[in-house]
Amino acid sequence: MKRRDFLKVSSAGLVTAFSGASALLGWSPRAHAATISKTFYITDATVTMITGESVYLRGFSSSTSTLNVPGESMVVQEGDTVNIKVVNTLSTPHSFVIDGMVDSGTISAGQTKNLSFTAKNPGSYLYYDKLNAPYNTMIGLHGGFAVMPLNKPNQLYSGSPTFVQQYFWIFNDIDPVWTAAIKAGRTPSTAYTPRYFTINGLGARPPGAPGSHDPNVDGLVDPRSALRGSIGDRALIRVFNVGRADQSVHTHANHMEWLTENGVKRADIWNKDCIYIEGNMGAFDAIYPFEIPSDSWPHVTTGEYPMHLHTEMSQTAGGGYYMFGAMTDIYFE
Ligand SMILES: [Cu+2]
Repeated sequence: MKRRDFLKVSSAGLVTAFSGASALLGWSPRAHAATISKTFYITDATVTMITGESVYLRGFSSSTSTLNVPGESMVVQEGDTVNIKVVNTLSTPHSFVIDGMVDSGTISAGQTKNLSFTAKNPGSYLYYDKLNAPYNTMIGLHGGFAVMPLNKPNQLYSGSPTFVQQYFWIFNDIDPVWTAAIKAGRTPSTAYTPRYFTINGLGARPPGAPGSHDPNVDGLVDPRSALRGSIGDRALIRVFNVGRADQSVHTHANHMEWLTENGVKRADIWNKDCIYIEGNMGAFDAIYPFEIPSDSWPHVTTGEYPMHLHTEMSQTAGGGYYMFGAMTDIYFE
């Protein structure tokens, strides 16, 4: 059995099949525009959560035999030609949209569409399925897309504070009753009751829990989420919330430099330890500065600190399982 097949059927409780791609978002600045090509396969799977509950999800996946929730993040440069092939392996219609850049329209069951567009307006985006809104996005059909400004290899937008590494944090919450209804082709009719809370598709596995420290299932150490750096390794975080619930994102050890809110550049950059993010496609960009934690004594340069959300339910799974929700760790190395 290939590893990716194992990931898809594993009962270890994963929400997503982490594709084993780069930890940090790979980014090499170029003097000239390039052509970037990527294929996404719209797939589905029933995954077993930490509680043992089965949950149906769909995703923009990197192969026909995986389920990637979220889809693999992409980083391109302003002016690049982006060619995206979307293969819909399911029996339901879907779409692929990046606001302001591309809209596939309906991709019918079994259909393949080739999309081509020019990357513009540097910043952070989601690619997502806009059909049957908001259900198709919520059930997993979303991923991160970044446009780097031309000739500014370390800025979010021209003139922004600089960074040396970048991450996406995509938060979601999942109501298995709703995802089952969507699977059955119905519009959910029950009160939304989120049971699972994820960052980049994963909940946390606290020490001693099954899967703890396994980057494929533990959001605390997933290299897509966990911030790692030494003093000065300023990290840009591109944050989205595709779930229903509003959240407050709290980083420990350092405040964040808050650069944008819902795609709009902030007039003043505030240093904040907590940043509010709306449900249903809320977004912000911030830089985590990797400075000596101001309250530490002696002034340590290494250590491990949490990032967590401030609603109590978001830190749980299945209505219990405290500390199995949406959180990650920040490693000063
Ligand atoms: Cu806190």
